[in-house]
Amino acid sequence: MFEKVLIANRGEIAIRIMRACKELGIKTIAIYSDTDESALFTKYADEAVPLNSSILSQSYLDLDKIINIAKEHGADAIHPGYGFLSENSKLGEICQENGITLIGPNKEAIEAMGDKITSKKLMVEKGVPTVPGDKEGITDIEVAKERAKEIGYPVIIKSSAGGGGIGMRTVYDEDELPRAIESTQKLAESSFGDGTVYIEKFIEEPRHIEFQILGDNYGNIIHVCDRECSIQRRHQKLLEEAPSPIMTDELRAKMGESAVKAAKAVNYNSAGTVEFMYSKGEYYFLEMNTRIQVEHPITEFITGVDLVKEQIKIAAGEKLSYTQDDIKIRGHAIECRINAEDPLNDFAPNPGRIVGYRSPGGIGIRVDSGVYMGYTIPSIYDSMISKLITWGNDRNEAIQRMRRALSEYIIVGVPTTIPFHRALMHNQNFIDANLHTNFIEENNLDLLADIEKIVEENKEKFDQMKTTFLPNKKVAAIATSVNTYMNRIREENEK
Ligand code: MV4
Repeated sequence: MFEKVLIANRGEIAIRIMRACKELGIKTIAIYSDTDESALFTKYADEAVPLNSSILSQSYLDLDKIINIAKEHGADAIHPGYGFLSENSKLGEICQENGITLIGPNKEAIEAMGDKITSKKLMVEKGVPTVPGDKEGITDIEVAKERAKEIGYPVIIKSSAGGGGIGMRTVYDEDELPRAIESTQKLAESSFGDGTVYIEKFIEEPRHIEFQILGDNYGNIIHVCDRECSIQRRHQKLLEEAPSPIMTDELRAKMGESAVKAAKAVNYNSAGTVEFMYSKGEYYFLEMNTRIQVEHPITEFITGVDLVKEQIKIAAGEKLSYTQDDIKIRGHAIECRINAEDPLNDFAPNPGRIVGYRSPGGIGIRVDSGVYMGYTIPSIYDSMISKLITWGNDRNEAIQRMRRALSEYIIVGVPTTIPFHRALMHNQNFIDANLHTNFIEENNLDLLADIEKIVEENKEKFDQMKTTFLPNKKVAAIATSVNTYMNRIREENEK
């Protein structure tokens, strides 16, 4: 087993990884940007090393700087978490050159799954269901028209290099096709430097269902069941649950087998996720994420498997501790992403100082967070404050427990998505599990009225707390100068 692991990430996931290390008796090294000097994860680590910058390319994305710190401080492995370098195949390469183990999959797997056309072709080859359509890039408009006719409208034009929903356009009839192809090509070229686009059947109102994968270095690959991630807004997930409310043992066996096939196609040897779209009894491979994901705790709650610990053990050369038959589901888990965003203002990010904080507790509750009272959420990173996860014997109990947890959760100083989640927990379509990827758009009006009511009800209580916790003038002045500094860094990063 490793003696010392460097965590090349920040916030809640850095702490999540360090917790697994601690249980395995591994020492931890945090690296931190100037902005993160007072962040909780730097205090949790055994050693914390400054990156001496807040520019992304000179901090969390600086491969050379990170490798040098790892060597200098005697790390024998690096965990990249999610985001940042987690799906950059160069990290594995540079680790190997320097005799350091990457806690992640082989680089060929990252590369094959990083390209949408390559991965889709591979899936067709291996018999994993994919959306009807082409695997080749479009080169001729007339040919594209013929193909669209065969596939049947509506179709969707996607960019091969794209991801997260960027560079896609739905086309409802032939007249729109040439312009849609052209604009998607242009967008793909300017966003990804690769204008390759392809054509697919457009699946209307699909559910997003994904399977957790674990694979080791000896060819053992299992799935650790499914998650339902349909509640999202502009490709940002807001809530996830496990298992999917529509899952049956039969469907799980079938989709799980496809997920394992997908992972086997790239000799997958870490924790990863195979994403599917599901509609009307059919499912289609979407992509594979070659990293540990934000929503992994709901899977941990219902299966008892510590996914990060398994991931570390696999990287250290151990065999999987589980066979497929060992994986059993108990109950239901829900995760609400608590962000510093204003749900009444189009979910605009509203980072700032947390002047009052108390997280919920009691049976069946887990809060993964990287904040504390008095902490200022930086504006240059994502606005996630925490992940609130509840477990229940069934979905209904998990929902009731989430209602309780949300009502206990106090965050003063920044607007949060808590009122949104409280409204969602009382939305009849959510309760009935009528979920699909357009859920938020379709239920928006309903939710907004409820969110407004909840915010209003809490206003007095929170205002009162604000006067208790409000920083004095000197602290406020410091906060202002920190904000000015962060705005500058953000502009720098956006270049
Ligand atoms: C689709 C689709 C409908 N039909 N493809 C969005 C992200 C990208 N990786 C794939 N996405 C979609 N592809 C076809 N042929 C609808 C989506 C989609 C979606 C998929 C999964 C999760 C959330 C989504 C939200 C909007 C659209």
